[in-house]
Amino acid sequence: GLPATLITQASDAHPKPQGHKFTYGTAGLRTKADTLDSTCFRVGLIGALRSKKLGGKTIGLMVTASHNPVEDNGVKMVDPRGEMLESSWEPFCTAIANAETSDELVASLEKLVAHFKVDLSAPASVVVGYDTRPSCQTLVKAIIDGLSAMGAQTIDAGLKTTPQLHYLVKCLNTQGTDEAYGEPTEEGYYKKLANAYIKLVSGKGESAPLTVDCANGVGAPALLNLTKYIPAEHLSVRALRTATSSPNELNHGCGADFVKTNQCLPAGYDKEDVKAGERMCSFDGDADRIVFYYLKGPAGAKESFRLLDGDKIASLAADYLSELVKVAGIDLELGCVQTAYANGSSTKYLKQRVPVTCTPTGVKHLHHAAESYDIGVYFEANGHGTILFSASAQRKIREASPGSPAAQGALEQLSALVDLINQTVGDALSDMLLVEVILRARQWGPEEWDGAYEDLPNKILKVNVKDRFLFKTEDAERRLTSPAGLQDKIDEVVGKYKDARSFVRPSGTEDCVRVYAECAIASELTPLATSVSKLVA
Ligand code: NG1
Ligand code: ZN
Repeated sequence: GLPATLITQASDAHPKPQGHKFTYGTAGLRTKADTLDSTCFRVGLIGALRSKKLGGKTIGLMVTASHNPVEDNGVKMVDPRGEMLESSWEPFCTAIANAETSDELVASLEKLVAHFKVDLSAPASVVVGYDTRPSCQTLVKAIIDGLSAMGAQTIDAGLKTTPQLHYLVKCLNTQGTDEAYGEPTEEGYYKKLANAYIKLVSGKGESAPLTVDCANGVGAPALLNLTKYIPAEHLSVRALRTATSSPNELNHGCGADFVKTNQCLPAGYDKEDVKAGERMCSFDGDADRIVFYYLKGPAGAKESFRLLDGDKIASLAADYLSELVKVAGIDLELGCVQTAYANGSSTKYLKQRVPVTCTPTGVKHLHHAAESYDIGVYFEANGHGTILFSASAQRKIREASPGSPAAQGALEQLSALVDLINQTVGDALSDMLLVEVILRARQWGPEEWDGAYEDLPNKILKVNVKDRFLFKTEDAERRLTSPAGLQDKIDEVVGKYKDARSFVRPSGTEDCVRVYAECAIASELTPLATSVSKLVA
């Protein structure tokens, strides 16, 4: 059975805040950092059990609250192939996190063990990573206490971006097999990306510097490290917002979420000497999201801010990869996966070119849907996404015999792209390099990229409600089934505006309901969004 005495003793040192309710949501368990000690300890216990269930395969635990403020923190579990925790475990995680006493905790763990038939005599191995938040230190200690109580082998990976942790997990589990993903070290990660990138851009000329907003988070040291492996002629970056030793600056007025939500430059960029036409991008706090942007218009005159978000990255990548596949002369189906937050213009653009599917919010859904294509391009509008190459696609790319020098070139590029793209999860560093590769190959600046389609004016509002769990959705979250009658009212409002779309769903990471609205005429956007919000509040 479970080492109940050890667990109880250790648990008494990590008491649960009375009455506090935790939920394993879209991004694992996430809330105010000062309430998370017991939860992290318990996630350590669960992590060990998850690994035992999988016969001792290494699983990952990442401590981060991504784009959220520095006072928040969270922990998410990573499965052996580098993917999010299998969703059937989520309700058990929630129940275990909410057990009020040590005895209830042991009972809830026993339920999990019985339900999933976990062999407690199996070994357990868990790798732990964390971002730059000051609260990470004690939370990681709590996790390690949980792992020790279960006798799990623990690898403390230290400061990592979320995608680096996913990479490590996959490498550790594939080492020495046919599917070996890479060297299971941070250095191995940089080398894999850098080598693929250098192959892809060699001989394509130099390019103007890229300004990168690192959100004052872990992306800053990671970017600095990455650039050590890439000669400056191939990648020249100007790294801004790199103040990781000033915790309050994390995601503060900067970062991918700030830029996407406010549709403007990071705060203070007016003093950073940015020029019209210059490529810029922002990471989020754990460097798994990226958005690009630039200023359009004559320098000095009134320039307009133009966002190149996850949808634009997906379109750029889908077009480029489709072309490569065609030139390579291989038969592979490329498809795109989006969520309801994708701009209507991007969906229209993509649907004219490739199959497109829509899933609920949260990368686990997108990732899963993307696996049904040979090449699955998935991006959330907020810049979280990646591209998956199925095993058979990778084999075809490796084994094809090219019919022409052009086909051979395309195959070589595809095979380098397989290595460049972090196929475990969205990765700001990897996605940044991918965009650089495509722009270089096309000899494009941001304006040419931006030319694919024009975004419909759009916004997302947060509405505070008494109980967000009363809001239930269907059709990939595009429609409400509850509260009764509300969807009809929304439809009625939306019907009054040109090319409008609006939907309402409960957030999986914050205590609020989100209202999305888009429509053809910019001046109608605020009236549309506020009318729908009023129906919800
Ligand atoms: P919620 O809070 O469920 O809307 C947010 C993002 C998701 C996803 C998760 C995880 C939006 C509208 N929602 O989810 O896309 O990234 O956080 O980080 O951007
Ligand atoms: Zn993130």
